[in-house]
Amino acid sequence: MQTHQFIQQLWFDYLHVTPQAKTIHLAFEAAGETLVNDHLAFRTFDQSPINLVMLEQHLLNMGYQHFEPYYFSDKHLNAWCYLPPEKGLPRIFFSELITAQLSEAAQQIIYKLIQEIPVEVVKRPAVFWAGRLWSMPCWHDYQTLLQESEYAAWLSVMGLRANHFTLSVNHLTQHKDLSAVLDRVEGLGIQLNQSGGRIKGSKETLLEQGATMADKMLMHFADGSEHLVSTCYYEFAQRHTDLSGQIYEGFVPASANHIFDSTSVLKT
Ligand code: OOG
Ligand code: NI
Repeated sequence: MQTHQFIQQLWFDYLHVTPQAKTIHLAFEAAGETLVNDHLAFRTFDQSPINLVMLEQHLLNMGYQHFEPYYFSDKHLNAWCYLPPEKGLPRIFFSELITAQLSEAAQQIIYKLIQEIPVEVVKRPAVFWAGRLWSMPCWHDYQTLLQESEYAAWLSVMGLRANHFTLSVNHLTQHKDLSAVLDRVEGLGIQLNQSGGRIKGSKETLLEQGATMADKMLMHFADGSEHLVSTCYYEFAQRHTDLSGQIYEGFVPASANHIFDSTSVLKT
């Protein structure tokens, strides 16, 4: 599959569950900007047919390259950054839940879900926008996951898909910096992720990031109850150059840790 087409399909799926993305795009286009994606991100369960090693094969086939691994101990996650085969295509941030680090109860819930994944499904690149490959959990199980891992709870209802796209602030011409971008987004009435401050990172860390709080959608749980859950969010990134004049390509774990909170249903 052509990489541009791959990204386009991910974007269409993301728009379906993230109405704010359309609002943001239209607003920046109306302000005279051409939008370029800095990166997009996926979440998945390890020890499953859709674990990181299985899935990344598609990315490597498209010419994506491993750049850097990251570990988030308090969130029980491993992640990798992949660099695109050509300029203009987004980087990819891909994380995976370390299920064995959760309680026995949470592990059992996850194990039940991943057992339903059709093993064939991982063979096609379309797996990346397949969404939930298992039946909806019951509200009680969702709550059990939520108490230990907001990431696990989110993944149990949203499944595999691009969980955010990220606007490259470097490519904008009408907004001078990330702060100006975030002002415009707030002006649209969209709530920002304040975890760790409105701007995460600094010129010194070579990457400044901001994000919205995810949209909310009413979902029917397996027990028949209905609840609002977080879907996907939008991110904004401004990259700086290091002393040798090279633009910073990676991510900043301390900032990423706060960006994950964009799908939190507990904090605002
Ligand atoms: C990824 C959060 C981290 C970044 O740019 O640092 C991130 C996620 O929410 O799955 O996107
Ligand atoms: Ni991101």
